[in-house]
Amino acid sequence: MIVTLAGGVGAARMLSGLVQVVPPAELTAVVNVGDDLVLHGLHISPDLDTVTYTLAGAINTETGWGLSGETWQAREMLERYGGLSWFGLGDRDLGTHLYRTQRLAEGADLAAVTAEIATAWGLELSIVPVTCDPLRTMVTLAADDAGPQPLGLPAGTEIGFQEYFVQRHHSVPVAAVRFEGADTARPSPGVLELLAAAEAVVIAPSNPVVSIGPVLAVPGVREAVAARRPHVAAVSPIVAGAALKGPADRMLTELGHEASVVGVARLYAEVASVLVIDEADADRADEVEAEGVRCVVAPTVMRTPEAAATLARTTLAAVGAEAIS
Ligand code: FO1
Repeated sequence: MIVTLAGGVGAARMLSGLVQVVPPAELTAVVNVGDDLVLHGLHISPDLDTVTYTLAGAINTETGWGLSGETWQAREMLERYGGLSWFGLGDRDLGTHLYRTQRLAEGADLAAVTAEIATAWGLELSIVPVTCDPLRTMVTLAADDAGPQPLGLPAGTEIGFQEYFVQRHHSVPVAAVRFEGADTARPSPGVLELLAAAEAVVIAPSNPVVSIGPVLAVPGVREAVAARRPHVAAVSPIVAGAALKGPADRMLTELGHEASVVGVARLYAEVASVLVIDEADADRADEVEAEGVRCVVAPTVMRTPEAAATLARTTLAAVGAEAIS
């Protein structure tokens, strides 16, 4: 079994490479749920859905989230009523949230519902929320936030991840990140056992702080990954000092880390023995290795399915795991 620790878009692309080179039944994605939120009474799990929709070939490729062929009539109605519409829920996507919410209300856990949704999309890999318990990424503002009015907030205010990421377009500096519920969250059934038995663990090129951070914060998970360190490879989400998508670079700097492959190596040195970095950062390979992490230089920007498959093969080979094609 190959286990991938996953956030949203970057992880979904990495997984789309892995499914080409590993039998999907031999692949498990352990996914961040710190971005989850309840809106309109609906349980929304953005990273679980991004991974599911991407692997199903149903993702909106322009945004990297939500479904292709989406319509927005429900959102237009919310706007008409002056309801909450800053978090865009398309009409098709709403069906997923309705189903998930209903099944949770019936007593199913998030892992079971996620598996049902993945099966309904015809997926053979296992997609598992890192925990079925509530886990919420909270962000403390480092500066006064003027807008969107009337939502101006003073520095020091703590807000939910999506209020930072979507409502404020991740444009506000961040002073701290906290994972609410992490102390008491239990890993989803089987996660620790899978990590213990995995042939390799791949840390996808997701934001180390707010995507992989919540996964490792679930009690037992960091220890379980660290115990397999020789078999753990991470792929840097930072290329030439910048995040390919999202605020990872700014966030790393704001939180006192270095927004570079060296900063990523420092963050993962305890849990990963290998860091795959992009060719654009080849000149920093020695500094990565000085952090105690073996450095593999490869093209990491997954512009095509072939590029994603090649990166998957390279990453697995780096920790001695075999790809089948
Ligand atoms: N991202 C946005 O930038 N704007 C949105 O309105 C938005 C809605 C949305 C709805 C469902 C979903 O699964 C994801 C959605 N995202 C949206 C993406 C999401 O906020 C982020 O991709 C992740 O949470 C970060 O990994």
